[in-house]
Amino acid sequence: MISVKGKLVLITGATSGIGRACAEIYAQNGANIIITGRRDDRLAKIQNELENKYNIIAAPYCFDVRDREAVEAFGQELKNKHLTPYIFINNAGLAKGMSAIQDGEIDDWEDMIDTNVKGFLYMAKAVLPLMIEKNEGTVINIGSIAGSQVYPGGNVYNASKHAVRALNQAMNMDMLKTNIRISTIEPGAVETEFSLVRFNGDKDKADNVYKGFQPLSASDIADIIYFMTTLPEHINIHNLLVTPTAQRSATMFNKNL
Ligand code: NDP
Ligand code: 8X3
Repeated sequence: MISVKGKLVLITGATSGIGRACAEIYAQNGANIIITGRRDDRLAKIQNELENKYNIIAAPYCFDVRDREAVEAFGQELKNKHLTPYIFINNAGLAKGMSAIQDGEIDDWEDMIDTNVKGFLYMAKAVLPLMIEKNEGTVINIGSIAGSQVYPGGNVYNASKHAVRALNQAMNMDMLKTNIRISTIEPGAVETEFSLVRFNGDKDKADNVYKGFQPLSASDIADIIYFMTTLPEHINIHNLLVTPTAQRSATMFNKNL
Protein backbone atom coordinates (compact mmCIF):
# COMPACT_ATOMS: atom_id res chain seq x y z
CA MET A 1 0.00 0.00 0.00
CA ILE A 2 1.13 3.57 -0.68
CA SER A 3 1.98 5.78 2.28
CA VAL A 4 0.35 9.21 2.32
CA LYS A 5 2.70 10.57 4.97
CA GLY A 6 3.92 14.02 3.95
CA LYS A 7 1.86 13.90 0.73
CA LEU A 8 -0.65 16.61 -0.16
CA VAL A 9 -4.36 15.81 -0.28
CA LEU A 10 -6.92 18.30 -1.58
CA ILE A 11 -10.50 17.82 -0.42
CA THR A 12 -13.34 20.04 -1.61
CA GLY A 13 -16.41 20.29 0.60
CA ALA A 14 -14.42 19.39 3.71
CA THR A 15 -16.59 21.35 6.16
CA SER A 16 -19.03 18.49 6.60
CA GLY A 17 -19.89 14.86 5.93
CA ILE A 18 -17.75 12.79 3.59
CA GLY A 19 -15.23 15.58 2.96
CA ARG A 20 -14.77 16.21 6.68
CA ALA A 21 -14.26 12.48 7.31
CA CYS A 22 -11.69 12.32 4.49
CA ALA A 23 -9.82 15.24 6.07
CA GLU A 24 -9.65 13.25 9.30
CA ILE A 25 -8.34 9.99 7.86
CA TYR A 26 -5.67 11.55 5.65
CA ALA A 27 -4.50 13.83 8.46
CA GLN A 28 -4.44 10.88 10.84
CA ASN A 29 -2.15 9.08 8.42
CA GLY A 30 0.29 11.98 8.19
CA ALA A 31 -0.81 13.70 4.98
CA ASN A 32 -0.90 17.48 4.70
CA ILE A 33 -4.30 18.58 3.53
CA ILE A 34 -6.01 21.44 1.76
CA ILE A 35 -9.60 21.76 2.88
CA THR A 36 -12.20 23.85 1.08
CA GLY A 37 -15.80 24.91 1.55
CA ARG A 38 -17.87 28.06 1.91
CA ARG A 39 -18.07 28.09 5.71
CA ASP A 40 -15.01 29.93 6.97
CA ASP A 41 -15.69 29.29 10.67
CA ARG A 42 -15.86 25.54 10.15
CA LEU A 43 -12.73 25.49 8.03
CA ALA A 44 -10.82 27.34 10.76
CA LYS A 45 -12.11 24.97 13.43
CA ILE A 46 -11.20 21.86 11.41
CA GLN A 47 -7.76 23.28 10.61
CA ASN A 48 -7.15 23.90 14.29
CA GLU A 49 -8.40 20.49 15.39
CA LEU A 50 -6.49 18.46 12.81
CA GLU A 51 -3.21 20.38 13.03
CA ASN A 52 -3.15 19.99 16.81
CA LYS A 53 -4.25 16.39 16.83
CA TYR A 54 -2.00 15.03 14.08
CA ASN A 55 0.84 17.53 13.73
CA ILE A 56 0.23 18.06 10.02
CA ILE A 57 -0.58 21.14 7.93
CA ALA A 58 -4.24 21.72 7.13
CA ALA A 59 -4.60 24.71 4.82
CA PRO A 60 -8.12 26.14 4.56
CA TYR A 61 -9.38 27.83 1.39
CA CYS A 62 -12.83 29.35 1.60
CA PHE A 63 -14.57 29.71 -1.75
CA ASP A 64 -17.66 28.65 -3.65
CA VAL A 65 -16.95 26.05 -6.36
CA ARG A 66 -19.67 27.69 -8.46
CA ASP A 67 -17.56 30.84 -8.69
CA ARG A 68 -15.41 30.23 -11.74
CA GLU A 69 -13.03 33.11 -11.05
CA ALA A 70 -12.54 32.04 -7.44
CA VAL A 71 -11.73 28.49 -8.54
CA GLU A 72 -9.30 29.77 -11.18
CA ALA A 73 -7.61 31.98 -8.58
CA PHE A 74 -7.35 28.99 -6.26
CA GLY A 75 -5.73 26.93 -9.04
CA GLN A 76 -3.30 29.77 -9.78
CA GLU A 77 -2.38 29.98 -6.09
CA LEU A 78 -1.66 26.25 -5.97
CA LYS A 79 0.53 26.67 -9.04
CA ASN A 80 2.40 29.70 -7.67
CA LYS A 81 3.06 27.94 -4.38
CA HIS A 82 4.03 24.65 -6.05
CA LEU A 83 1.24 22.89 -4.20
CA THR A 84 0.39 19.92 -6.37
CA PRO A 85 -2.09 17.52 -4.77
CA TYR A 86 -1.09 13.88 -4.79
CA ILE A 87 -4.71 13.01 -4.06
CA PHE A 88 -7.60 15.20 -5.16
CA ILE A 89 -11.05 14.44 -3.77
CA ASN A 90 -13.60 16.32 -5.89
CA ASN A 91 -16.38 16.04 -3.34
CA ALA A 92 -18.27 19.35 -2.90
CA GLY A 93 -21.84 18.77 -3.95
CA LEU A 94 -25.45 18.84 -2.93
CA ALA A 95 -29.06 17.98 -3.68
CA LYS A 96 -31.86 20.52 -3.45
CA GLY A 97 -35.48 19.45 -3.30
CA MET A 98 -37.25 16.30 -4.37
CA SER A 99 -40.10 17.53 -6.52
CA ALA A 100 -41.28 16.19 -9.84
CA ILE A 101 -39.90 18.23 -12.73
CA GLN A 102 -43.23 19.99 -13.35
CA ASP A 103 -43.22 21.21 -9.73
CA GLY A 104 -39.47 21.80 -9.39
CA GLU A 105 -37.71 25.03 -8.42
CA ILE A 106 -35.44 26.29 -11.17
CA ASP A 107 -33.18 27.89 -8.56
CA ASP A 108 -32.65 24.44 -7.02
CA TRP A 109 -31.82 22.95 -10.40
CA GLU A 110 -29.30 25.68 -11.06
CA ASP A 111 -27.75 25.16 -7.65
CA MET A 112 -27.26 21.44 -8.32
CA ILE A 113 -26.00 21.81 -11.88
CA ASP A 114 -23.74 24.75 -11.00
CA THR A 115 -22.22 22.89 -8.05
CA ASN A 116 -22.21 19.21 -9.00
CA VAL A 117 -21.39 19.62 -12.68
CA LYS A 118 -19.95 23.05 -13.41
CA GLY A 119 -18.15 23.52 -10.06
CA PHE A 120 -16.88 19.96 -10.29
CA LEU A 121 -15.47 20.73 -13.75
CA TYR A 122 -13.97 24.09 -12.72
CA MET A 123 -12.13 22.25 -9.96
CA ALA A 124 -10.94 19.52 -12.31
CA LYS A 125 -9.67 22.12 -14.77
CA ALA A 126 -7.84 23.99 -12.00
CA VAL A 127 -6.13 20.94 -10.51
CA LEU A 128 -5.61 18.32 -13.23
CA PRO A 129 -2.94 20.26 -15.18
CA LEU A 130 -0.81 20.47 -12.03
CA MET A 131 -1.16 16.76 -11.40
CA ILE A 132 -0.41 15.94 -15.04
CA GLU A 133 2.82 17.93 -14.80
CA LYS A 134 3.92 15.73 -11.91
CA ASN A 135 2.44 12.66 -13.57
CA GLU A 136 1.33 10.97 -10.39
CA GLY A 137 -1.56 10.68 -7.96
CA THR A 138 -5.23 9.84 -7.76
CA VAL A 139 -8.42 11.77 -8.38
CA ILE A 140 -11.52 10.63 -6.54
CA ASN A 141 -14.70 11.95 -8.09
CA ILE A 142 -17.60 11.69 -5.69
CA GLY A 143 -20.49 10.23 -7.62
CA SER A 144 -23.57 8.56 -6.22
CA ILE A 145 -25.92 5.65 -6.68
CA ALA A 146 -28.04 8.48 -8.12
CA GLY A 147 -25.57 8.58 -11.00
CA SER A 148 -26.67 5.21 -12.33
CA GLN A 149 -30.17 4.73 -10.91
CA VAL A 150 -32.85 7.38 -11.32
CA TYR A 151 -35.46 7.62 -8.57
CA PRO A 152 -38.72 9.57 -8.25
CA GLY A 153 -38.00 13.21 -7.42
CA GLY A 154 -34.27 12.72 -8.00
CA ASN A 155 -34.40 14.06 -11.57
CA VAL A 156 -31.89 16.93 -11.71
CA TYR A 157 -29.71 15.54 -8.91
CA ASN A 158 -29.72 12.22 -10.80
CA ALA A 159 -28.71 14.02 -13.98
CA SER A 160 -25.90 15.85 -12.21
CA LYS A 161 -24.48 12.61 -10.81
CA HIS A 162 -24.92 10.86 -14.16
CA ALA A 163 -22.71 13.68 -15.43
CA VAL A 164 -20.09 12.88 -12.78
CA ARG A 165 -20.16 9.26 -13.89
CA ALA A 166 -19.67 10.29 -17.54
CA LEU A 167 -16.94 12.76 -16.68
CA ASN A 168 -15.14 10.12 -14.62
CA GLN A 169 -15.05 7.90 -17.72
CA ALA A 170 -13.93 10.81 -19.87
CA MET A 171 -11.15 11.71 -17.44
CA ASN A 172 -9.93 8.13 -17.45
CA MET A 173 -9.58 8.33 -21.24
CA ASP A 174 -7.91 11.73 -21.01
CA MET A 175 -5.37 10.37 -18.51
CA LEU A 176 -4.48 7.35 -20.65
CA LYS A 177 -0.92 8.53 -21.28
CA THR A 178 -0.35 9.49 -17.64
CA ASN A 179 0.07 7.66 -14.36
CA ILE A 180 -2.86 9.50 -12.81
CA ARG A 181 -5.63 7.26 -11.56
CA ILE A 182 -9.24 8.37 -11.90
CA SER A 183 -11.89 6.82 -9.70
CA THR A 184 -15.42 7.50 -8.67
CA ILE A 185 -17.10 6.18 -5.57
CA GLU A 186 -20.88 5.99 -5.82
CA PRO A 187 -22.44 5.78 -2.36
CA GLY A 188 -26.03 5.02 -1.46
CA ALA A 189 -27.44 6.48 1.75
CA VAL A 190 -24.77 8.16 3.89
CA GLU A 191 -25.93 10.04 6.98
CA THR A 192 -24.42 13.53 6.67
CA GLU A 193 -25.85 17.02 6.28
CA PHE A 194 -26.87 15.99 2.74
CA SER A 195 -30.59 15.50 3.51
CA LEU A 196 -30.75 18.58 5.73
CA VAL A 197 -29.51 20.61 2.75
CA ARG A 198 -31.81 18.77 0.34
CA PHE A 199 -34.86 19.53 2.50
CA ASN A 200 -33.82 23.09 3.17
CA GLY A 201 -33.05 22.67 6.89
CA ASP A 202 -36.13 20.55 7.73
CA LYS A 203 -34.60 18.26 10.35
CA ASP A 204 -37.60 15.93 10.67
CA LYS A 205 -37.67 15.26 6.95
CA ALA A 206 -33.90 14.78 6.91
CA ASP A 207 -33.88 12.41 9.91
CA ASN A 208 -36.67 10.41 8.33
CA VAL A 209 -34.42 9.44 5.40
CA TYR A 210 -32.16 7.44 7.71
CA LYS A 211 -34.84 5.93 10.00
CA GLY A 212 -35.31 2.19 10.38
CA PHE A 213 -31.98 1.00 9.00
CA GLN A 214 -28.30 1.55 9.46
CA PRO A 215 -27.07 4.02 6.86
CA LEU A 216 -23.44 4.39 5.88
CA SER A 217 -21.45 6.92 7.88
CA ALA A 218 -19.18 9.53 6.35
CA SER A 219 -16.20 7.72 7.82
CA ASP A 220 -17.28 4.43 6.16
CA ILE A 221 -16.91 6.22 2.83
CA ALA A 222 -13.68 7.97 3.85
CA ASP A 223 -12.17 4.59 4.82
CA ILE A 224 -13.02 3.20 1.38
CA ILE A 225 -11.65 6.27 -0.39
CA TYR A 226 -8.48 5.95 1.67
CA PHE A 227 -8.21 2.32 0.60
CA MET A 228 -8.75 3.22 -3.08
CA THR A 229 -6.05 5.89 -3.02
CA THR A 230 -3.43 3.84 -1.20
CA LEU A 231 -3.59 0.75 -3.41
CA PRO A 232 -0.40 0.04 -5.38
CA GLU A 233 -0.07 2.52 -8.24
CA HIS A 234 -0.72 0.02 -11.05
CA ILE A 235 -4.30 -0.56 -9.80
CA ASN A 236 -7.00 1.84 -10.98
CA ILE A 237 -10.54 1.41 -9.65
CA HIS A 238 -12.85 3.11 -12.15
CA ASN A 239 -16.00 3.06 -10.06
CA LEU A 240 -17.26 1.61 -6.85
CA LEU A 241 -20.94 1.42 -5.89
CA VAL A 242 -21.34 1.16 -2.12
CA THR A 243 -24.60 0.93 -0.21
CA PRO A 244 -25.66 0.06 3.31
CA THR A 245 -26.47 -3.64 3.60
CA ALA A 246 -30.07 -2.57 4.17
CA GLN A 247 -30.15 -0.78 0.79
CA ARG A 248 -30.04 -2.76 -2.48
CA SER A 249 -30.98 -0.12 -5.07
CA ALA A 250 -31.63 3.63 -5.09
CA THR A 251 -35.19 2.94 -3.89
CA MET A 252 -35.09 -0.45 -2.13
CA PHE A 253 -34.49 -0.31 1.61
CA ASN A 254 -35.04 -2.97 4.23
CA LYS A 255 -36.51 -0.64 6.86
CA ASN A 256 -37.61 -1.70 10.29
CA LEU A 257 -39.98 1.09 11.26
P1 NDP B 1 -22.70 17.40 3.29
O1 NDP B 1 -23.82 18.35 3.06
O2 NDP B 1 -22.48 16.91 4.66
O3 NDP B 1 -21.34 18.03 2.73
C1 NDP B 1 -21.31 18.72 1.51
C2 NDP B 1 -20.02 19.52 1.42
O4 NDP B 1 -19.98 20.18 0.15
C3 NDP B 1 -19.92 20.58 2.49
O5 NDP B 1 -18.61 20.63 2.99
C4 NDP B 1 -20.23 21.86 1.73
O6 NDP B 1 -19.50 22.93 2.30
C5 NDP B 1 -19.67 21.55 0.35
N1 NDP B 1 -20.30 22.36 -0.67
C6 NDP B 1 -21.58 22.32 -1.10
N2 NDP B 1 -21.80 23.26 -2.03
C7 NDP B 1 -20.61 23.92 -2.19
C8 NDP B 1 -20.19 24.99 -3.00
N3 NDP B 1 -21.03 25.60 -3.86
N4 NDP B 1 -18.90 25.42 -2.92
C9 NDP B 1 -18.06 24.81 -2.06
N5 NDP B 1 -18.40 23.78 -1.29
C10 NDP B 1 -19.66 23.35 -1.34
O7 NDP B 1 -22.99 16.17 2.31
P2 NDP B 1 -22.14 14.86 1.94
O8 NDP B 1 -20.89 14.80 2.69
O9 NDP B 1 -23.07 13.74 2.01
O10 NDP B 1 -21.86 15.19 0.40
C11 NDP B 1 -20.57 15.13 -0.17
C12 NDP B 1 -20.68 14.58 -1.58
O11 NDP B 1 -21.18 13.23 -1.50
C13 NDP B 1 -21.66 15.33 -2.49
O12 NDP B 1 -21.08 15.42 -3.77
C14 NDP B 1 -22.89 14.41 -2.51
O13 NDP B 1 -23.62 14.58 -3.68
C15 NDP B 1 -22.22 13.06 -2.43
N6 NDP B 1 -23.04 11.94 -2.00
C16 NDP B 1 -23.68 11.96 -0.80
C17 NDP B 1 -24.44 10.88 -0.39
C18 NDP B 1 -25.23 10.86 0.87
O14 NDP B 1 -26.15 10.01 1.01
N7 NDP B 1 -24.93 11.72 1.85
C19 NDP B 1 -24.50 9.66 -1.21
C20 NDP B 1 -23.82 9.76 -2.47
C21 NDP B 1 -23.08 10.85 -2.80
P3 NDP B 1 -20.06 24.41 2.58
O15 NDP B 1 -21.52 24.30 2.87
O16 NDP B 1 -19.22 24.90 3.71
O17 NDP B 1 -19.77 25.12 1.31
C1 8X3 C 1 -27.05 10.70 -2.39
C2 8X3 C 1 -27.74 9.38 -2.34
O1 8X3 C 1 -29.83 8.14 -3.10
O2 8X3 C 1 -30.12 10.23 -1.89
O3 8X3 C 1 -26.35 10.85 -3.56
O4 8X3 C 1 -29.37 10.24 -4.14
S1 8X3 C 1 -29.33 9.53 -2.91
